[in-house]
Amino acid sequence: MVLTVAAFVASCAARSAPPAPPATAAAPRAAEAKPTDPIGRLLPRPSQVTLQDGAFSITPATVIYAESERFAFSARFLAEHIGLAVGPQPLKVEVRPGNLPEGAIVIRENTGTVTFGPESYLLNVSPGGVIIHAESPAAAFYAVQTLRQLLPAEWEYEALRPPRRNAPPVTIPALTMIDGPRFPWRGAMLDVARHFLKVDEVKRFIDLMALHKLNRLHLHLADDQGWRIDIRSWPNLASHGGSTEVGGGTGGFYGQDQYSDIVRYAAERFITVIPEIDMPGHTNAALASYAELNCDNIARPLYTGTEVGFSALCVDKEITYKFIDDVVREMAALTPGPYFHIGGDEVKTLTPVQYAGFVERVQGIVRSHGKQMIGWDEVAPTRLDPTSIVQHWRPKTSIAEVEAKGAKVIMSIADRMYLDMKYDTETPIGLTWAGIVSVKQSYDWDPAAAAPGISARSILGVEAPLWGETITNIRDYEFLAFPRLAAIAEVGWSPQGERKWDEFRDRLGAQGPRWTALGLNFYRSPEVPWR
Ligand code: TNX
Repeated sequence: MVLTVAAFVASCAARSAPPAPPATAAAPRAAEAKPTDPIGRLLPRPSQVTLQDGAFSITPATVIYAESERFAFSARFLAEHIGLAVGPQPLKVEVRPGNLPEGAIVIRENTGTVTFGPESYLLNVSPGGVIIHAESPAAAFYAVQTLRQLLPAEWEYEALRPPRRNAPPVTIPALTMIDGPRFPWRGAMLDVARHFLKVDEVKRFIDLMALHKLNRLHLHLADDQGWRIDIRSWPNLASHGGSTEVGGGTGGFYGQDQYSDIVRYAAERFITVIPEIDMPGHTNAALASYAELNCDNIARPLYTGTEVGFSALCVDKEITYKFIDDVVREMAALTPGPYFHIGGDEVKTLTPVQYAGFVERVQGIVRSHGKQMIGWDEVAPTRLDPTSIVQHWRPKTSIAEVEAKGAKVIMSIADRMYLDMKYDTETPIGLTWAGIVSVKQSYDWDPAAAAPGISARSILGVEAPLWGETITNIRDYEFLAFPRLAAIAEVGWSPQGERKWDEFRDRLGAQGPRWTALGLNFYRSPEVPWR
């Protein structure tokens, strides 16, 4: 039996198993959560929490058990996070099945008769131990992120976790939590085409996503200004097409091993990478690299400006589809996740018939390599497979026709979710074409009510794009992403009925010390009471 978290809680209450009172009655309501409550330290907000008396103390003798290898990464993650903060040695991690002892932190499979969603977990903290009942390895990882947020914020900075002698024990308040996401798709997009980011910078972003229980990283790998992934069958794409960026810098690209390293690092943290090669428009870097991709067989000059819509592959030439087949084949082989994003946005130089014919043919190529096609919402009018996915970005454009096609929708609506929009008129970087996107604007809405004609069953979830025209380094990326990406993480994770802006801003402010310890260059928006 699979239940929603709310139904699971109700069923627990119905069985009225002592000692926990019905969670629905005991859980603090959104408006009541105090910053000192455990809930006030959590972002995204968990589905259900019941506070109990007492606390669990982490001591040098605490052991972290993973019931199986499936949970070993999460157990080690927690041990590494605690580091030397509670004693002269790191906490011991053991991977073994069977009856696990009292007094420990235990990660185990949820073997209850009721299951409650593939990414959900039940977390029980009592003076006698911590038990995570996880539905999946991802769920265990999210439970560990929750525990991490209940531990001191300064532990995020390794130098503040020195070996301590006779330090007071660190405690976690006793509670029962049932938590799981509202949507399966909770993502962010990095535009490494306009300004390149190095592998370590992408990994840092992945770490920040993981803290907020995000699970999809969309990499915009090719655009007019740069081609950022080595394609061995078309080597000039990276070597020439990747040699510059917006503003004329030196750009860069990922070797295939480097891309695989990013994909692996993300997967360990339960984040699926979605590669995007934008086409048929936004292709100047490819058109500069190979003359034969142009209708007139003349290679274009490299481009370092920020105009959009001027470039397009020559959709009437067969070589174009050979090129796309090679690119999709190499990317599909490098990418374990089931998705390939074809872009498809802002093509101003093709007729609607040419455009639709192109998208439908490329959809077949993507399918032939075993992947599901994703496209920006310009693909909505084309003949979409029911397995294809539409990424909805234009606030005023109806995509209602998508529902009847059976295709699913990712919400990335620009006036709520574009992380490259300015926070306010004073923001030194960012664009304004979709409006000013304050933190409240990015938080205070419901994805299920955001697109007329698209009902909840068609919505996979949310993804916040961070376009890179005005962003030159990782500090800029962090500044535009945070705190708005944290707001989007909660929009994707937490029950709509539990989300209230006034309560959220307090909890967001409580993340200040943690983010500071992480060295995060976040925007201290005046909308938020930062601590
Ligand atoms: C629109 S969103 C674009 C991007 C720009 C972005 C800037 C989309 C599918 N296309 O090419 O970078 O606006 O906000």
